[in-house]
Amino acid sequence: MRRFLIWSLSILHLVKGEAVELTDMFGEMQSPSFPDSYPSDSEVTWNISVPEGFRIKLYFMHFDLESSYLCEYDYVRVESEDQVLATFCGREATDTEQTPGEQAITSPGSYMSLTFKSDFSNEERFTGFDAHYTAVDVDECLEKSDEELSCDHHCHNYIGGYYCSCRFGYLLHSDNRTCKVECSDNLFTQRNGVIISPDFPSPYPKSSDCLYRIELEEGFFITLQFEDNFDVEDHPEVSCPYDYIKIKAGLKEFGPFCGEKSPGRIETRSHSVQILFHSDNSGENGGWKLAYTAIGDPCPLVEPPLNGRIEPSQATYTFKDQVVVSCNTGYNVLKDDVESETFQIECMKDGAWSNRVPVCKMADCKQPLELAHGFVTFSTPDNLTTYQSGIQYSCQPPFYQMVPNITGIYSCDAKGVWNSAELGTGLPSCQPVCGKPRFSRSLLARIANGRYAQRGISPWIAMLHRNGHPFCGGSLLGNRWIVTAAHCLHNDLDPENPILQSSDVISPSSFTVILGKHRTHKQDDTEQHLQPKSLFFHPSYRAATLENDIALVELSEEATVNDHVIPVCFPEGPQPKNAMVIVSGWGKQFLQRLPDSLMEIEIPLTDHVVCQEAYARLQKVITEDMICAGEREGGKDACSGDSGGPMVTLNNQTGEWQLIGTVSWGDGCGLGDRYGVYSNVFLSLPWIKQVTGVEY
Ligand code: 4AZ
Repeated sequence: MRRFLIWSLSILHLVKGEAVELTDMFGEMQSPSFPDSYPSDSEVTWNISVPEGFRIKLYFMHFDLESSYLCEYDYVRVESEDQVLATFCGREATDTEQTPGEQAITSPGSYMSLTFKSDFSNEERFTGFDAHYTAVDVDECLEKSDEELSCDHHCHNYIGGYYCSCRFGYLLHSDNRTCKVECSDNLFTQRNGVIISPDFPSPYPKSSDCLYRIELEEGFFITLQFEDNFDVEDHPEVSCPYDYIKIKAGLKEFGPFCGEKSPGRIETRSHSVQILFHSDNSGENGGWKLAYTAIGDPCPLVEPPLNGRIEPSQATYTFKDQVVVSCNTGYNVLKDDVESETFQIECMKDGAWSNRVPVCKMADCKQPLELAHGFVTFSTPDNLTTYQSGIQYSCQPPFYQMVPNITGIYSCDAKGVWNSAELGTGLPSCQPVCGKPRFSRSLLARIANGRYAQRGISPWIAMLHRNGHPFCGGSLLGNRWIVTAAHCLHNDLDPENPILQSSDVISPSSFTVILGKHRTHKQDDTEQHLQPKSLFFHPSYRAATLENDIALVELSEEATVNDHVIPVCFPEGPQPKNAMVIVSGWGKQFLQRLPDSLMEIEIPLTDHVVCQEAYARLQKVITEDMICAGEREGGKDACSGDSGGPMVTLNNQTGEWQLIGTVSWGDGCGLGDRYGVYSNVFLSLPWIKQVTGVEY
């Protein structure tokens, strides 16, 4: 329907002087009265306009006009806005010199006019013309060679127009033609750097405003160095009207710069610089590259301290430069009375150092730590404690020895720490010497049986004393532990239900441990009274059967080890059958009397099976943790009051007395075919060592 309308509007028969406006995308124009001969003195103009982005293509299907020189009489003239594109006359059939023929005429723009004119006569009855026009698309992408109008990067043609787009990383400027870059936010905070125009050394983008900021700490002065390879669009007369670089540094401004001469070196004397780079919408210029450096005011030269050095070593130091002062081996940096390995100073913005160079002081290990029960001897004169001085720890002889068994030699190391090849910086410890009494048994005493012990013969024996009476024995381990019988440390239990409750346990404050004791009731010059602190029962102690009848008493203070107080050694292994052992105590003698002083017996160990059989007859069980000792015929035996006391044996190899058992129980005292029963210390050794921590 629309087509029809356009068609009907376009075919017009016109008369002289008329002007017809044509705005459709296509149309037909005919001479007046066509296909009859056109009238004389006729003039018609068709003004064709099509939308922007189109051109008008005109061609003739029929042409039959009077021919004349320069088409003076009748003609068809085709014009654009300001120029005549063609003038036609003549006959297509016979006189083709000035006829349009097959040729089509295209307008340079979106406007074209066609004028038909006939003079006063048309005698030969020329039939005129039939012309058509169509709007044709302009491929702006191909045709726009003018840099002002063509797309900067990519051009896309479409019917009736075109549009531009940009390469990756670029943005289309609001002129819809040039491609700019987003470059307004470049911050540099390093002391050195390189800044280039976008795409350098390729041409920089158009229509862009780039801002580069260098922001450094106050005290730095930034220097810019433009490379010689500099190319920014300029103008021969006007100063940088198109593209330019301007530099702001604090209150100072540099530039604008453009052209091909590099601005070279610019010393801004500022710590904050802004570089603005503007480009307009045309030009192809390579851009620029600059390197910047920042340096502060110099600080005075620093000398290394005596016996020390400074790093790095430079001819000059400027703001922010740091110098580490360190000392030769065996020396330490001393600053404000504090010693350290290194000390750092920094050149400040005012050109002064943050601190004075410290001195190097020889490493000093200071007075060595004291060793309990030991002492220190200096191996270097004047008791020097400085680098490479030597000391030796020793333990107080004859009662203490070093554990582990080392030389105890230390030297002062470069860090000012006492150091040994054996223990590093750790200290040895002095532990009491065990099992070596200061008095030995006389021959006389040896032959007696059930004899009084000589003073100091059993220096590990402890008397447990309560309410003015001795009630049990024990043995000293280390210098603050007593091993005794578990049954010594609790009250009698209910025979119906003999399970140990904590309420049955006697209080540590209710009894005293007396060491260095000899006489039963009278005071000895050598005795030491010590207060128990804690009690530890063997975890498998059973009061009903006296299995594992062994307990530990922790003393609240250390015992003083001397000629009369010396701990006993741990057993090294199970004892050989029939080995002779010595049992001592203040327990009852025959007739239920306590002896005047410490008694001892020397008896053989009893075969376990023999002992088991002896007690089986009384329905008593000898378990693995029990050791029996005594002579078959009886006589020498421990008795009431001896419980917890030591059963020892001499290790002939080491000359040390070892604790084999603790007095536990028996059927009566000294009866024949009965044996004294002792708790086996060797079997309890892991528990004892774990609780006491004693090591010799
Ligand atoms: C007691 O009552 C006790 N004959 C200790 C040992 C012996 C008997 C009794 C061994 O402490």
